[in-house]
Amino acid sequence: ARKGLTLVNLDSDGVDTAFRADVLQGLSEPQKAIPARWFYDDIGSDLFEQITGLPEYYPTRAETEILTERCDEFGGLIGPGTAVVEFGSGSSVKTPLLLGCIDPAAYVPLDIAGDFLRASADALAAQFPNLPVFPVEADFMRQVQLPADVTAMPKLGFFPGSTIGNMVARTAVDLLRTMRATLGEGSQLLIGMDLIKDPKVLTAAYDDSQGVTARFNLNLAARINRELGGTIPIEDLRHVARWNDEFARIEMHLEATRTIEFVVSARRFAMTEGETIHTENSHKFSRRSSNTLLLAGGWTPRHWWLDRQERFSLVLADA
Ligand code: AVJ
Repeated sequence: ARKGLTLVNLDSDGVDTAFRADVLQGLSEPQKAIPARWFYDDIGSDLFEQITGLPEYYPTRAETEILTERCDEFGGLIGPGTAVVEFGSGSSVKTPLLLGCIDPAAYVPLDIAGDFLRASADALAAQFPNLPVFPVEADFMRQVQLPADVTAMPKLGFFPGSTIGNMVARTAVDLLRTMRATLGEGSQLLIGMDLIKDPKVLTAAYDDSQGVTARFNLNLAARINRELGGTIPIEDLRHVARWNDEFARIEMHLEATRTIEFVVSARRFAMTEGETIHTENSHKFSRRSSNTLLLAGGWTPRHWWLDRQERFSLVLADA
C-alpha cells in the first residue's frame, strides 16, 4: 500500500502502516502468516548478516565461490559498457565480485531502505572510483524508472542470494516480469537460485546449532511487540524450520509451546499449543523448475553455473 512519492507511510504514532496491516491481516488467518520482508529491521538485518557466516548456511559461500571462480566466463558473456542493476542491493558483498569480473559502465543499486542504500552505494563508489553509481530508492516489486544516464546502455539485472525463493511462484513470476519491464527488451538477468538437496542439509541451514536463525525468526515477534504495541510472549514461541517436500521449500514457523493470548495494536489474538505463525518460505529449485520459473517470467535461461558441491546455482538469462 505505497502511494505517491513516499516509500514508507507512517501513521500518527509513527508506525509503518503496511507493517501493521500485514501483521493484523496475517494473524487473523486460519494459518497465521506474516510476509518474510518484515524480518529486516536493523536487528533482523544484522542477524541475517550473521547467518551468512554460519557453518550450516551454505548459500552465501556457494554463490560467492561461483562468482569468484567463474569470473572470466561472466566477463565473456556480459559485454563491456553494461549497466548493472541490482535488485534489493542491501549491503551486498557479492556486488564487487561481479563488477570486478565485467567492465561495467554504471551501477544502479535499487533498494527500499534509503539509508542503507546510500551507505552501500558510497562504499562501492569508493571501491570503484571510475564507475558511475546511481542509487535508486524504490520497491523493486514495482516497475522502476531507471536513471536517464543508463537508458542507452545494455542492462544486466543482478538478483543474488536466492531471494526469488522467498516468493511463491505467482509472486516470483510477477517479479520476473516486472524486472523485465524495468530493464527492457534485450537485457540480461543474473539470478541466484538455491538447489533442492538432502533435507537434513537444508533444515540445518535454517536451524543452526548456535541458534542465530532462531533469534532471526523470533525477532519478528519482538519487532511486533516493539513497533505495534504487542504483548506476544516471546518465551512461549519456538523456532521451527521444516522441509515441505510437496512444494520444495523450507518453511520457517513460530510455534506456540503452550496456549497463549496476546494483543497487537489493541487487537486480541490467541494461539493453541502447537499452532504456528508461518514466517518464511525459502523455495529450492531443480534445473528444470528454475528454467520453468524463468521462462514463465519472460526470461530465457542461457547459462547455468554451480558451486563445486552442486548446492547452489547462478543462472544467466536473456529478456
Ligand atoms: C536471503 C532471503 C534468501 O531464504 O535463505 C536465511 C533468508 N532466512 N535464513 C534465505 C534466510 C533464514 C534467505 N534469503
